[in-house]
Amino acid sequence: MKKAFKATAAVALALVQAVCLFSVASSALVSVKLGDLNNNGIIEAADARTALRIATRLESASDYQLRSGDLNADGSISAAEAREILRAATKLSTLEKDTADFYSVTLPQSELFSINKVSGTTLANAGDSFAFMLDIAPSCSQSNPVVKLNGEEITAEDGVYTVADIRADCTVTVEDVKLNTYSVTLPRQTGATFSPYGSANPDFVEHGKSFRFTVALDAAYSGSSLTVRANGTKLTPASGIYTVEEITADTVITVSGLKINTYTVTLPKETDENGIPLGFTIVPEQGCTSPVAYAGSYSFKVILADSCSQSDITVKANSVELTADADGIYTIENIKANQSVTVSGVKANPTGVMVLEDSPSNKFIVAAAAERDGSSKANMVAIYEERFDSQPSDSNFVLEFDGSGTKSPDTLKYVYYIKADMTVKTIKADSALLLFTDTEGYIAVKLIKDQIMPQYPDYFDGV
Ligand SMILES: [Ca+2]
Ligand SMILES: [Ca+2]
Repeated sequence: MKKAFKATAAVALALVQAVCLFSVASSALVSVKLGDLNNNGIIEAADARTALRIATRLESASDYQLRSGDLNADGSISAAEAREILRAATKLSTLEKDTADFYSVTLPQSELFSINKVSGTTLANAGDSFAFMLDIAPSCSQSNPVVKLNGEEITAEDGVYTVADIRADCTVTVEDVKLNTYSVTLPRQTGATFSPYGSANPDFVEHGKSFRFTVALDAAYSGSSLTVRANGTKLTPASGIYTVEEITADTVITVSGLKINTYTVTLPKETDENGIPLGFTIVPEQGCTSPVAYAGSYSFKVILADSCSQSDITVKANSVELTADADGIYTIENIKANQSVTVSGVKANPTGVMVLEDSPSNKFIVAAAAERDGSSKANMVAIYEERFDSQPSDSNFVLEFDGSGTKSPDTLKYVYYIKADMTVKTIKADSALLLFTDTEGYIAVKLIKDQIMPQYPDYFDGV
């Protein structure tokens, strides 16, 4: 690829002046040994062979080879000259002239650019011109090269630099050719911070170098699974470090997959395993759905069933107790983990009060005594419910103890279970535990001993 340089009429004029304006050197610095095309000091068959290949255009000649093989100085190597060199190599004859002298044009060498000859030769006769183009490597395309002849800047016309009217050795130099630098643009996106790794500078990455960077996820985005690309090519991090290899262009890093964390809110079941309602329902506030975004909140009401309306409930989220606001709304704030809501303390409202009475005229004692021969009202205690709604209750018991005078779970002999319609069921207390067929009786006796009697510790013994 040729690189064009700005050229104007003024430049063209400058070119004419930018020649080797030196006095003719008293002696040329380069003396070419004629016939010695490979410049090893000896004329040999190999030199003749090369000359012939150049003469027959099988090979192109370097400036030195051309000068060395052109015995008659007419500007080209002929087959006749190749033969003459062979004769000299085989000592059949000697060359007319041993050497020829030229002015040298010394050219710079670099991997970053090349000098391509347009016309002339770097081994010049007095008054010759040498023209060349400068090709900058793609890796240096951003450079603004300065071409100098013996330290003085020269300019090109249509991309061609000309060293005219050569009358002394001269040197071409090229300055300010350097590797391109590129920028790496890191994403700026909510949820992640991209940082150059170590001392990497994203604004100046030299051609062919790599660039490394890291990504730190914000806490709210910590669950994201990122896909990171450099100019569309997916990058895979190694030990958390992303590397863009061998950068040869400005590079844009993109990221996808950034997602704010979400957490589930699990509400308690409103029925037991048999489908029986547990006495409450949870009603989420408008707009409250699970999952909840990081640091979000979730509000709900707990509606108690009418039958449980007097319950003193405890509401927790992950064992942290929540307090309802004035409107009865519970809110889990600043959610950063999955939440499990529990409601405890829901129980059926009491339907009445339990009363203990041991008067022999109590109607339950009377009914119980009538039920069993040999019973004694004096050893009986009635515990029965007086309902708030004044309706007869099914929760009526008469306890009959032995005649020892002590009333304790151990001296309990019979439990009479009396329903609202005053029907009596007699349960033998001391054998109840053995009567597995009499489940209802077993439960009734256990209830009396374990739960009802202990409510009257001043009255009963051993509770
Ligand atoms: Ca030789
Ligand atoms: Ca010739």
